[in-house]
Amino acid sequence: MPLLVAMIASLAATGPAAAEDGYQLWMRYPASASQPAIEVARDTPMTRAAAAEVRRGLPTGAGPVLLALARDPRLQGLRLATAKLGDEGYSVQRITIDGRTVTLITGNSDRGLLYGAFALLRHLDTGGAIDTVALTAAPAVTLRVLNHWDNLDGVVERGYAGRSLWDWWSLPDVKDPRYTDYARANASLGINGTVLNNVNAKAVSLTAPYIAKAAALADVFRPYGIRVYLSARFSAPIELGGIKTADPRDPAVAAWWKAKADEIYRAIPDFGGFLVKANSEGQPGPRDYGASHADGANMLAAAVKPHHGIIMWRAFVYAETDPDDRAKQAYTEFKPLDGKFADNVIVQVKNGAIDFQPREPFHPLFGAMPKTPLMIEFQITKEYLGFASHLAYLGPLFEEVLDADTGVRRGETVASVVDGADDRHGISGMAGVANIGDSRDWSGSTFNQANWYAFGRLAWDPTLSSQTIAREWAAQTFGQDPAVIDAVVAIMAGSREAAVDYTGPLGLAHLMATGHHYGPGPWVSELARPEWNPVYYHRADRGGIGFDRTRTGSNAVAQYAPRVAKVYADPAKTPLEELLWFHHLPWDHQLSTGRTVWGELVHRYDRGIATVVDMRRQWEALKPRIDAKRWEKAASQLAVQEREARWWRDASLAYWMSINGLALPGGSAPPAHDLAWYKAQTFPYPPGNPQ
Ligand code: BDP
Repeated sequence: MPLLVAMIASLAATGPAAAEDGYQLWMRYPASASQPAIEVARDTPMTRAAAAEVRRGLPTGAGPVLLALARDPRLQGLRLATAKLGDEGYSVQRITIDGRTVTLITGNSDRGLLYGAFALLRHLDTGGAIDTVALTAAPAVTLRVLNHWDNLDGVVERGYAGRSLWDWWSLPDVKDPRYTDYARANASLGINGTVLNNVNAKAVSLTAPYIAKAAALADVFRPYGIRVYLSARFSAPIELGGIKTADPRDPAVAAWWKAKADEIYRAIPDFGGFLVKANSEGQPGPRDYGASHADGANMLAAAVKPHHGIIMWRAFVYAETDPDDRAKQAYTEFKPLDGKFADNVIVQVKNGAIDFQPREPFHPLFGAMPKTPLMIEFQITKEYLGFASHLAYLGPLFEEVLDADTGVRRGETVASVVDGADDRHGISGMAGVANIGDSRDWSGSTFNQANWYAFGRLAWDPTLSSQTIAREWAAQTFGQDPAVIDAVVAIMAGSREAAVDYTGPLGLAHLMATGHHYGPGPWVSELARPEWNPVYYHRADRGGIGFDRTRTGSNAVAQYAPRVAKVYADPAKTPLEELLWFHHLPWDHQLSTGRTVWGELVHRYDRGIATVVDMRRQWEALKPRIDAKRWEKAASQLAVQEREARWWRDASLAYWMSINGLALPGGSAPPAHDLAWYKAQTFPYPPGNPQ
């Protein structure tokens, strides 16, 4: 019988920080005057973390709270329906026990109690009442993981929020308290894994000193239910083991990885496993030896299998030796491998077939590999959506992809492929490339925190609407004044579409400048690999614009299920948002809007600017209702956004006009400079681009 440990208020309650600098994220708990009574029916590091959080966040008068497992003898008479909660779900409700009314947080595991504690606080912080609380939830996806593209020298690839949070130099001795706050924030969303190092991995992260550093982080994260994973460099047996090959079929290579896995598990008993970027953008992999991605993944899977580890194997591959449309290459390579992966491998597929663009049609692999669990990978950091400064709420982007109908089976969506339920996969997952760094507000701006938040919430429940998530986040971040919430949500709602409009409307993609990806570069054509050049993607010429991916072109449409392919094959049926992704059309082609392709492009660039101007106006109006520090920062970032949106629009239009020789439709302002001026802009040290 579990011992009933009463843990009544031992820590002092912590109130909100004096200055609102964004450090507290969405966990800006009210100061409580009195200590709530919290009882915990089990004393473990995780239940202690859960109780400490409730103690921190529970408003005055909201106690008492009991945290107890569903199997606790005290709860047996209550006949609670807890079977469906699984290993990680929770139920929070009011019960009467021993004649006393308490708020019960229960679940089948300590994790359930942890997530239930955060759910209760979210309920209260979004205006819910304690006396009617009734929350039940279980995650749809088993692996809810952040991918940090953090290098060991502290530079974060595509990171716009300062340097890496991990101070590799001072680890394992110094455990920055910030590591705990990072874990709390993730646990509040249900995120249960983190890959510490960049997918463009260095072998040194698998050496003993770095394993010890990773183990120190794992120790901090463990009470918050977060497992640590590492990106593995496929050639590590050569670099660290002195073996002549990394061929996955070589027994010496397999033995090296097995010994390495054993070594890691001795230091981190609950190590999650490896994430691998192989044969992509210069990274080594099994294809170097004529072996397949499945051979490589399965060899690593065997090494971690005895420890219950998993392999997340990325499908983000394209080769300079392959002349085929880049958008087709991952499907071509991976689809034939369906059913060939070990059961502890999950294939990690980016949301779209190219690369985290502001808008891409969903990746055709979703629905095409029913015998393989597929983990979706989103990019939370805004490499292609304005870095840290642009306000672009990604909830609608995530939602649009998750809700996409694959056309394979009736009712099948990307979300239902990802949750793996229909195919009874043992593992399922969602990965987000983190937007977290050591900047005081973690993500470089208050609104970027919403993207971390939205990813976590959708990884838990992919059916949530981006609007609901935005409301929740806004209430926790800016307070419960409905007028503020409405205005903040209105600003967020159209912001991603605005970024699409001013960077690449109508399905255009990959138009940014070289390397750092800061700002426009649609004219770039001289890079070594054809598919690195924007001209490869937009194919603009005097006759028209867009990439023909129908039968007369690359026929990428054929990678989709027939029902979806039929839509994408026909320019009249393809949604305007994806039009030039699939079709090369004359500039004067008439669209359903009554405008030509050229007229519509210009209209959308202008619409993007107008939306940003409107977002600024709305934020301006919120000034009296938002704390000064956070308001000022967002206001200055919105000013940057407007300037850069105009730059994107003007540079792009100047370039398109140099190709099509057309005039701007009446009423549309000419670009501020000539094309030569835009081409001459250089930016030697922008963030996120390791030198
Ligand atoms: C691209 C990034 C690059 C990453 C790559 C990846 O520009 O920095 O290494 O994706 O996902 O979008 O591996």
